[in-house]
Amino acid sequence: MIDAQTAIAAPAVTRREDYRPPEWLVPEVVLDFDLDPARTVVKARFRVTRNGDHAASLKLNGAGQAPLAVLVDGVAVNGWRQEGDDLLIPLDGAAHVIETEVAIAPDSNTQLMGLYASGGILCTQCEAEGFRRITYFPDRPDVLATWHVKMTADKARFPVLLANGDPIAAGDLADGRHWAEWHDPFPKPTYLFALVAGDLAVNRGTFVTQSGREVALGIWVRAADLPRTDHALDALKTAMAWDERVYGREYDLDVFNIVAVDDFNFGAMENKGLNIFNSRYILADPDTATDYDYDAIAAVVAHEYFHNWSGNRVTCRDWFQLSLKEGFTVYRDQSFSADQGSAAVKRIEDVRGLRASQFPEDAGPLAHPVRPESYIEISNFYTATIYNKGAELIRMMATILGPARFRAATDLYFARFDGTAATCEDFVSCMEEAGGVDLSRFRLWYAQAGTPRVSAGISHDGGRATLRLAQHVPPTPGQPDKQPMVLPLKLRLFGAETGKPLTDEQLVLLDTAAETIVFDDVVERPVLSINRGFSAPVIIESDRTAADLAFLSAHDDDPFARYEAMQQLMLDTLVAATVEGRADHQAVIRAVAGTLANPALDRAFVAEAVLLPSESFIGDQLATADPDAIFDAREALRRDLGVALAAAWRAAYDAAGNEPYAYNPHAKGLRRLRNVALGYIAASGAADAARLAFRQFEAADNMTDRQAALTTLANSEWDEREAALDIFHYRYADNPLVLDKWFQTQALSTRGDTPAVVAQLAEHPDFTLANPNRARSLVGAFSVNQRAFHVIDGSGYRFVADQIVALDRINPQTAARLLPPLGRWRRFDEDRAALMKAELERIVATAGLSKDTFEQASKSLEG
Ligand code: B3K
Ligand code: ZN
Repeated sequence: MIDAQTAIAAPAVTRREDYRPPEWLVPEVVLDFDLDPARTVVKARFRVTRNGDHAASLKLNGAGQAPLAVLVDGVAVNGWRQEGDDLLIPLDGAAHVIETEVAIAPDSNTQLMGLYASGGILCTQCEAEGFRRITYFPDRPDVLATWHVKMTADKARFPVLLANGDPIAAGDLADGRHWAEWHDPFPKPTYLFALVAGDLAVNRGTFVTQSGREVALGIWVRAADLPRTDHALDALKTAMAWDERVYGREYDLDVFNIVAVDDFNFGAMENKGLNIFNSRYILADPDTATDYDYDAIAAVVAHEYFHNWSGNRVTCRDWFQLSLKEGFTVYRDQSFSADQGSAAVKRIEDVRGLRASQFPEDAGPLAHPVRPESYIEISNFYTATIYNKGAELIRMMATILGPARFRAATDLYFARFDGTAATCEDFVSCMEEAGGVDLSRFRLWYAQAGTPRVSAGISHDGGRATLRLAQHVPPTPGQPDKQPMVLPLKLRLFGAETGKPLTDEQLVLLDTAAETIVFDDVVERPVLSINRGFSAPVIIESDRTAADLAFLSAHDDDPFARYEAMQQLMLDTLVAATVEGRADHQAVIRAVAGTLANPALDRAFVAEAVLLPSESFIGDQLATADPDAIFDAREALRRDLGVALAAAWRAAYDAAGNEPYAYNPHAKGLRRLRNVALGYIAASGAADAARLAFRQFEAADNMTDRQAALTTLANSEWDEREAALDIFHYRYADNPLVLDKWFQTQALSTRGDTPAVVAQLAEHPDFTLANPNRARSLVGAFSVNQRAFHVIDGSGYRFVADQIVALDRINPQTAARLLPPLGRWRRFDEDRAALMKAELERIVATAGLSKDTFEQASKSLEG
């Protein structure tokens, strides 16, 4: 007999193959909100039309609430029933008008899904399935309605009332309350609904579209934050102009508003005409935001804006198609950012990000295709695979088509699917049709999980070079056998003796398991430059020697390939050192010296090229990752580089000089290199390193330099460490985004006492799990700190599991996102694996666990 206490019903699985078109459509909806944080009454009135010939009841999704009233065609009815959280209403005719009324409590909404309160502001987050927490409705992306929204609220507490679309009427009431009505003429599904009520100040701007329409822009924040909104507003205007120029996409409403709130599960949300943002992706000034923050703000503002077409005008048919809007929009924001500065550096950053999060995901228990087949909780599928690998798929198609045909294909896609809910297949068909190419085998990229591995070996005999390519896609959960993929590989050969290019750049489409390519008239030994620009998201395995890699790192004409050659050289050295305990550092030292000394390279590129691969990326190259050995090997190489190139690091450090702060690609590059140099100076053990770091910390006129100095101090054993941390906390005590940096810097510290320090920080009065940014700044950062998280006594695992369980009770979505590092247990030695697994088992056995965390933890144990 099953013990009633432990029998947990397995959560339902949603499958792609079960998709059916909606039985009822909703052409129009009118919502009336009587807003109050403790009790908000929501009245909905909408027309439904029967879609096809069937006898099914109208199904309205809900989440926990009970209807106060249900009317059909103006008459109160009681023939409805509840099925789980949903409401089923039997209907006879082809069309009816439905009215419902519910009451909800935004104040006690800690999940931050639906209507909730953040610092006195009422706001919404509906993607993917949050709307059902507001009122009963078909909460699915293929039901598109036009929306009319009325809000009434206390005028003193909520002087600003915003919703989607354009404002159409507003007025005051006698009792101190006021109201506003907004109308959105563009049909949209529930997940794009938004409203905001609060005491907000606005930074206004205007944008004149290519057809001459004036759009009123507004960035809404608390009054005290207003001085930190100019960068976001500038980025918005730049993004609007870029989308017109590059994709021919023009904005369609008369207003475009962005609101920043402190409590937000994600980065931002593209609600039609009313984007709602995590304040970390809006607020910036030089004293509080780093160059990284500035870049991220521009990228996220652009990303959400670009969704107006790739997401809102053309939306997704079902959530399995999520990458249709996310992969494409990430590709668009990456291209936008590349156009604002160094495209090569942007590509390097994006590939580093892919390798840090997507490759491990693809190699672990949570691996899933870009178009998944099933899910328990869709919130768990806002992943690096859907977003970043999805963007790589779009990039590969753009590469195969070339710029002109790619643009023709996106024009066709937008024209054909405007106002509809589309599929990934629809997108690929447009690429095929306008591009004049056959992508039938390319479609495997949407269906097969796992990162392809490509082996490349070149031989030279007489005047002939023979390149042998072979590919292998590793098994992933539920997909034991894979077919060969279509891999667009850009390659070029260089002469080992002369350094001259022996061929032009070629695009090879490898679409079989193995292929041989012959090059004639190759007069000297060729060195292979392959996957240039990272043209395919694959792992290249080649037999290139240290000398070949050093050569490419100095001479390849493709900046990404140059960076890549240096990374591979470093990686080979670090893997050898990890496995054998020691390695010859000379080849790396010579290559780094050459790069630092090359005046033709831009400083931002140099800073990227001389950085060592991360500990986790080194671990990914090994059959079993040994975090202590990796840490030691990496520190030893850092120290040797610091000592051997001491003069070059000083020169790079001083070259950044004392110029006043400016935010532009050149100044950013100098700062980046200066701070990389500071790290190497500290690693070298230089006698004045502590003084240098502390002086920079105190004298900095910007957060990039101040935080970099703090990081160096926080990693050190120096006396100045505590003072710097205290000063930083005191100085920024009122700024939650900077306090996040204070927590994060300590959570990422390479010191041996970090696990203990982090456990103490979880008790700090400024720490709270209720704010997702704060939770991520401590727990999320700690769990990617390889040395600290994997401390052999298992205390790091226990700490993270405790925090996940505690957070799951208040915010399941954010709790579940903290789980993947624990899920990587198979990558580690037996002792660590057992400890990690035990924590996953403890999480799964927790009473009342959310389906979000259950899915991630249980799949991590199985996969
Ligand atoms: N579309 C939103 C993501 C919402 C996440 C919900 N779990 C942000 C974005 O990708 O633009
Ligand atoms: Zn997005």
